Amino acid sequence: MALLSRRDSQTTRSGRVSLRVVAPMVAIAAAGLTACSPPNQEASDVPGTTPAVWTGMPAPAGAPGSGGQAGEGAESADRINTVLQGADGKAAGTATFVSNGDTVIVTVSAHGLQPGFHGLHVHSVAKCEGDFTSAGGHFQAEGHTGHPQSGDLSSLLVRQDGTADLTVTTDAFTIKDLQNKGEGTALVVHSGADNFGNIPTRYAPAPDQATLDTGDAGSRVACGVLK
Ligand SMILES: [Cu+2]
Repeated sequence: MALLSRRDSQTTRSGRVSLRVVAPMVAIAAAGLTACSPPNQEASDVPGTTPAVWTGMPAPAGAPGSGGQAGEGAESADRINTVLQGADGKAAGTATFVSNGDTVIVTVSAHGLQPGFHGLHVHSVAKCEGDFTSAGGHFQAEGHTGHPQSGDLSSLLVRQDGTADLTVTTDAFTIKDLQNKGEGTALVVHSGADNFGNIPTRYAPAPDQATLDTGDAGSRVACGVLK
């Protein structure tokens, strides 16, 4: 009898726990829908708010870090690897761009950076020299204009120890877009967070051109040529 009673108790607890878990998930899903509202909705004024970032999670099958080798699998035949160089000239990490169907999986692993969010973009010139302004402005795929710009990526969240790992997918460009660009391209990590043009209207009627062009993410602290 005592055992039966204990089982009943566990079942009840389990049932309650399940309900408690489901409710927040519904709330999260609702919040996610809100985030996908039309672009004329006023942007968030919460500092550090950025698009969804997938970080600290295992890489997807076939992606770098998942145990697969370069070129392994039909979907990962096209890829670009780069070594990130810090402003001090030292290696600051690696990045890999892997074609995966209609998307590109971008995987960044960095170190030696200041903790916090850092703007991360593909820039339009394959040159990482000096303060990295050599890398030009943000990359736009051929025929694409406006925002988000093709090279805009989710921000890099650097941990307290200065390291960061990020995997993000984009369909804003293909590996071929990067490979076919005459001047090449470069991946740039910035010193500060990217506001993605989210300037609340109580601060300004609209983000100005500099904000649209840069996300106000500050100077360039790491750079890797994409070839
Ligand atoms: Cu940038």
